[in-house]
Amino acid sequence: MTAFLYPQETVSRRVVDISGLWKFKVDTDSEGRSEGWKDGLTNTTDMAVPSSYNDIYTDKALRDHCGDVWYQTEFLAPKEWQDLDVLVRFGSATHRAIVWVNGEEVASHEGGYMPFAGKLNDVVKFGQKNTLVVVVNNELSETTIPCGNVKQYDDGVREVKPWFDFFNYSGLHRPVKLLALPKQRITDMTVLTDFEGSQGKVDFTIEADIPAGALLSVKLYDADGKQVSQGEGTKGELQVDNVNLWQPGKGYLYTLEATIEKEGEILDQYPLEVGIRTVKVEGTKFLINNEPFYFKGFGKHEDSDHRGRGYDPVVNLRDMELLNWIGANSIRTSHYPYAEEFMQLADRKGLVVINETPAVGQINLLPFGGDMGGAFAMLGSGGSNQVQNFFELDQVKSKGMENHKDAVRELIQRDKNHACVVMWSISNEPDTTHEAAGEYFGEVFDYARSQDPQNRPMTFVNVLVAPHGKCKAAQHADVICLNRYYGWYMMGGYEMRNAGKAFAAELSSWSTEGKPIVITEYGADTMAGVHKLPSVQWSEEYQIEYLDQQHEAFDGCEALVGEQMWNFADFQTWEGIMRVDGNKKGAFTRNRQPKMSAHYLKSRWEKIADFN
Ligand code: BDP
Repeated sequence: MTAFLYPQETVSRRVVDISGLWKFKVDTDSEGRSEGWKDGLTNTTDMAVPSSYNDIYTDKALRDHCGDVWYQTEFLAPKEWQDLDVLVRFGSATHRAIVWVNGEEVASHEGGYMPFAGKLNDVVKFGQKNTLVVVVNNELSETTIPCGNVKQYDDGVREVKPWFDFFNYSGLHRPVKLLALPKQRITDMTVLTDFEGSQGKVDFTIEADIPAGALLSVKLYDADGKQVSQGEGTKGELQVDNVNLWQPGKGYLYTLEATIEKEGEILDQYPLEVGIRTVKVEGTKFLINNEPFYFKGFGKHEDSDHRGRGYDPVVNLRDMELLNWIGANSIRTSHYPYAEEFMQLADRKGLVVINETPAVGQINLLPFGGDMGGAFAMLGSGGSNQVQNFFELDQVKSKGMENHKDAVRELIQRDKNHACVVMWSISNEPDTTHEAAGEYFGEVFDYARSQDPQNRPMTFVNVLVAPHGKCKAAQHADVICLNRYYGWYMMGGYEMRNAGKAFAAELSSWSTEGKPIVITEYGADTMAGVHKLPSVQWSEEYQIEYLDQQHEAFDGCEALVGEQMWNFADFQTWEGIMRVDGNKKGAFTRNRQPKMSAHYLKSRWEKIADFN
């Protein structure tokens, strides 16, 4: 089952985090499903939850394992929970999982970055220890989101080939929690916010199972805990005098508390943080609270040493601190939804977020066996005309589209109330060079628009082989988001001196669309500590000269409303001749220390106002 309300303890709700060291076993011979491993694992090792399982042990076969891995833990279900609904909730399992408790299946989920839950009442032993077993699988295909394939070698070993430039980290990446909730309860809350002058407005819709004779009421509190408004029923509008708006850099949050009460007794209560703000696109402007906003920041990854993609509040806080230090006001959750806890921090810090689905790798690499090197060569030699377009594949139009819509729907359901989310990105760098892509994206954009109660702008991120005039999907987007590497993948080295002009020419062509443009990626691989005069590619000097060229192009483009450098920090990728222990385009190292470019960006961004 889906479980989008974030677990919070209230007077009526209990939450127990059962993350920690769990038992773990790699299913090397793919026998676990037929051999009954769901009933309990033998010969296990330890695994940290949450974390990726890939980078903890020294065994390459584990790091690069393709297929199933199994986890097990024990938990106690307190007797006091007998009259409640008891659930187990996973923040995510990458890319799919099945969960059993005491040998009975309680949950399964496809898609590696969304929460899901299972109800345990029928299988759990109250007052006793219970066994929880999970199988997590990391295989990818052209119809999964994200895309990839599995390659089988002559020696029988299989390998996942991701069709994207980051390591295919897998495992239980986010906290696992037991929830004890009232059987009749609040199941969803949706807010829409607006303001006029100093008067704020919060529209609320609450889904709840309300017992006969009980009453649902809401109270809105300001950040100091003072009640500022109240209402009744499942739908309504709250007025807020002297509103404190949620703003970039100033994440002012109210709390909307919903309560189900009967004869003075609270049956259920759930508090939701609410930032009051508006977002809209007008002409070539991106308006937050009716003022033209300029995005400064990065595309990021959930990625750090040892943890892989595992949630870590230390890393998240450090990242927030560095973003603030450098003068960034925004990020894109490239290339998948981030942990809920990250989104909450972004709300609180006032960090503006372009929220991306896990749709990445929507380009046909089947003829290349998933070899990214082959794909780069293809792109370099005049684009993707030589192979069937990804969106012409029958299985992509059917199963792929269905999975993509599921990913869009779940992301919007999970994150719809976050003030920090100002735009949805429904795909990164799909191959949009063919008519089929136009039809495909027409349908997915329509679907996405039907899902967002706040009606936020919708975009996707355009790849360099689909420039203006060639891209068939940009017509559907509210904002043009471009990933461009003038001076790196093209016009690199000595020729980089002309990169700015070439970029500017492309920008002026996109400007004719009359839509705002955000550069969602531009960057140059840079080895921290490599210095060279005159500069060469990979040196810190080159990265800065490269940035100068890009910024020259940006500053001359009226329709351009933002720059997000690739990447915030160095990150791990697949191994290969293109990457030196990962992608090195970070302004910060993987350890979150600055390269020279970080100081350079800081001095630029401190001079550019959030609104202009
Ligand atoms: C873009 C991708 C991003 C890569 C980046 C790069 O969107 O995931 O890491 O290029 O090559 O194509 O550094």
